[in-house]
Amino acid sequence: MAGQVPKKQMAMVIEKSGGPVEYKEIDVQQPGPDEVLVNIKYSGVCHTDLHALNGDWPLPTKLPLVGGHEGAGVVVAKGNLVTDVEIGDHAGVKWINGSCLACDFCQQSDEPLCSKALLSGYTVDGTFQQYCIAKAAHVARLHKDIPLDGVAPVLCAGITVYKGLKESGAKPGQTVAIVGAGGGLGSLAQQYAKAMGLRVIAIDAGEEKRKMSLEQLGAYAYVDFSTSENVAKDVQAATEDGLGPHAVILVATAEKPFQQAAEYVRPRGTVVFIGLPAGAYVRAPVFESVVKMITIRASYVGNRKDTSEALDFYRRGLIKSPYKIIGMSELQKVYDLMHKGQIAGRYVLDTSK
Ligand code: 8ID
Ligand code: ZN
Ligand code: ZN
Repeated sequence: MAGQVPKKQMAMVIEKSGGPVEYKEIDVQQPGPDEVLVNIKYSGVCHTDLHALNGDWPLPTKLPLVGGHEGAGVVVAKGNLVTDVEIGDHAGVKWINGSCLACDFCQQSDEPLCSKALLSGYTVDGTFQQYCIAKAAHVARLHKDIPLDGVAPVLCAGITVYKGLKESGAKPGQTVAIVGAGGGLGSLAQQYAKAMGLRVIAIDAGEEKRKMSLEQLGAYAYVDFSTSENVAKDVQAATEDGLGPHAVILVATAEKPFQQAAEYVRPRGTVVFIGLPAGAYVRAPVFESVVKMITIRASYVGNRKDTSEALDFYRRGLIKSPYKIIGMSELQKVYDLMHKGQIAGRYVLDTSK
């Protein structure tokens, strides 16, 4: 069942690990029986896409690879087993492109942990193309009143930080430090945290991110890690009683802040790893961790329910992803800025350019 679907399309393709990423014409794939074909209008660029390009992680990508996993668009074709998504529906292609739906983890809605999970823009082609395939069971359902450009960053960054905040166990009124607060995940984490009734300390570098955090995203304090002489002290001092934040959400792409968090989190507090810096390890002092009874945990994207909840926050106007739109063919420029840590918020690609 297909509407008007062209045979060829434009895409950003990596032939080998390390790049380059090239703008070229490729075939449009046909959806399998349980899949949909989504005409991607906009796709966010996540730092994960840069990790994939650079081969930063122990898991190899498919090659050649079309990256991207924050794609928002319109369903244009579907397989004959798909009954609950219609052609013309708006849908989001996210990191979890598909999963087996039958294993122990899928049974308990932990589909990111499925060993057979398909990963958009990593183990299967993703959203830096005009037509992208995903399993119908896993595409995000987007109400038609949601703008496709604005919602794109929610499809990875939003879902991931919303889930991470839930995993932190932080309760309304408590304080959470967002580390990497001015980046894509961080800028959404600040807003989700605020919407969830939490008080936010933003940690990142530079005046642009300071201004954005304090004036737009809802943080009440900002610690600049590039100028601070003692980040741990400054974060603790930013809490009312000086005892540190109840939770720390780590969305930075460097190892050092992962080493620091256990030092300044509040006794009984929780440190949540989300960022995935290449080759990073964490050491935490055993003595202080024990006598402070801290929890260190990690969080990985979100399941389908987290997805619909995170989207609902967006639809209700609680989240305004700070983003800039650029033509898809200019993806390399985005990677260059991202590599230098110079993106405040997110870049969203327009797949028509
Ligand atoms: O499911 C997951 N766990 C998941 C999902 C999506 C993304 C994990 N990620 C990972 C990505 O792969 C990446 O490693 O989260 C990380 C952040 O992705 P992003 O938000 O897309 O990256 P970004 O926009 O480049 O932001 C990173 C920010 O970290 C800051 C930078 O200045 C930048 O704003 N930062 C760095 I580098 N070092 C810092 C430090 N010491 C720091 N901020 C505070 N302290
Ligand atoms: Zn992502
Ligand atoms: Zn499974």
